[in-house]
Amino acid sequence: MSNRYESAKEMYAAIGVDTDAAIKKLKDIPVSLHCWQGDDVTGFDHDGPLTGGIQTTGNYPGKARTPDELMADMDKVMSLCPGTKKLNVHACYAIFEPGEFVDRDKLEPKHFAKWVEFAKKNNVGIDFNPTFFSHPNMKDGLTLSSPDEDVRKFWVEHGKACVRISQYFAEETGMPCVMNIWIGDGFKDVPADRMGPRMRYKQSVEEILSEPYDRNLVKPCVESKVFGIGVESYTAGSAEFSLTFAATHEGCLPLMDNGHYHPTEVVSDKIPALLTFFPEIALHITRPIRWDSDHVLLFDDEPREMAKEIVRCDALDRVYMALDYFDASINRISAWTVGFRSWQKAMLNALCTPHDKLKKMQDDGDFTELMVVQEGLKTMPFGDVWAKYCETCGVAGDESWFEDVKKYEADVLSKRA
Ligand code: RNT
Ligand code: ZN
Repeated sequence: MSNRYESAKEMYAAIGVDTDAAIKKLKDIPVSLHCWQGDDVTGFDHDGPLTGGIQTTGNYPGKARTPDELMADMDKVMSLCPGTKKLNVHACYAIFEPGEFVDRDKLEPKHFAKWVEFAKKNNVGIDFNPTFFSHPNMKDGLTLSSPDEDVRKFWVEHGKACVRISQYFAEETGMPCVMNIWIGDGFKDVPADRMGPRMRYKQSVEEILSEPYDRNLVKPCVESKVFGIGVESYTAGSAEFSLTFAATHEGCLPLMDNGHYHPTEVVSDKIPALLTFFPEIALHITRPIRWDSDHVLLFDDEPREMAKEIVRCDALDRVYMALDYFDASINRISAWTVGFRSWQKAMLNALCTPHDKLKKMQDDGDFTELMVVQEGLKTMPFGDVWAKYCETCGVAGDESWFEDVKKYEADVLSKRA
C-alpha cells in the first residue's frame, strides 16, 4: 500500500502536484452531512406525507424511526467517511419530550438540544433548514408566498424561530451555521399571477431576516429551484429570483443545488460566475437523473468539475458545501456513505490537479496541449492517493467499508420492524 502511494506521489510530483499537501488540506474542509437521508425526509414532528414537490422512492428496510436511531446511523456513516463533517438538520427533526408538541412557528432552541449534544460529542458544527413542507399549513401548495396572510405569517414566524435556533447552534458549537431557506411554493399549471407570489416571498424572507442574528455566526441562504413534482409550471423561488434576492440583501448567500436547473445547465460553470460577485456562496450537492431525483452522489463528471472550480478559484473558505440527496431504495447507511465519500474524492481529485499549469496553457492559447494534458490526468493513479487519504483519516478503504455496513444491517437495521 505505502509503496503504491509513494510511487503515485512521485508521478504527481512530476506534474507539479504535492499529494501530501492535498491530503492535509482536504482533511480540514467541512462538508455537511444531511440528516434526512436516514429517514427519507420524514422528521419527527409529523405523521403526514412528504410534500413540497420533492419525493423519495423505494422502501428499503431499516429506516431510522427515532432520534436515537437516526443519530446512531449518522455515527456509523461518519465513522466510514474521511474528512471533516458538519451536521445538516431540518426543523422537522425537532426532538420533543414525551407528550410534548409545538408547532413550527413556536420552535425553540431547546427542541434541538439533543442535536447540539450529538454535534458536540462528534466535535462538528451544525447547519440548519427551516422546513417549509410536509405540513398542513401549506395552503394550496404555498407557504411564504401565500396570499393568505395568516398562512404567510405562520411561515414567517417559523423562519424567525429558525434564525434563533441557528444562532444557538453556532454559539454552542463555535462554528457558523448555514441556514438555508428553500420553499417548494409553486403551481402545477399556467399561473394567472407570477409576480404576486414572488413579491410576497421577498417580503417574507425580509421579515425572517429582520430577526436579529450575528452575521458571523448565522449564514442565511436562499435556494432556487426550477420546478417540483406537482408544481411543474412555476416556482416562486426561481433562479433569477433567488440570485437577485441574495445579491440585493447584504449577508444573504445564494445556494445552488445542482439538481435545480435545466438539464443542460451545469452548476460547475455557475460557481465561478457567482464567486466573481459574492463573498460567499453555498451548495447542495446531489445527482439529478432526468429531473431533481436526488440520486446518491457518485464520483462522476459534474461533481468532479464542481470541486475543481471551488479549488481553482481558491474558494475553499468561501463555499459552504452540503450534500442533499435521498434514496430509499437501497441501504441508507451505504447511500449516505457513497455520497459523502464521492464528494471527498471529487475534492481530493481537484486538489491533485495542477491548476496553475493548466491555466497557463489556456492563457497562452495552448489549447491542443491543454486537451492532451487534461486527458492524461484522468488516468493518473488517483486511487492510490485516495487510499492514502482514507488511511490517514483512519477510515476503511473502498474495498472494505461495505463489510461494516453489512454487519450493521444485520445487527441493527434488520431489527427495526
Ligand atoms: C428540494 C431542495 C431542498 C431539500 C431539502 C430536504 O428540492 O433541494 O434542499 O432537498 O431541504
Ligand atoms: Zn437542495
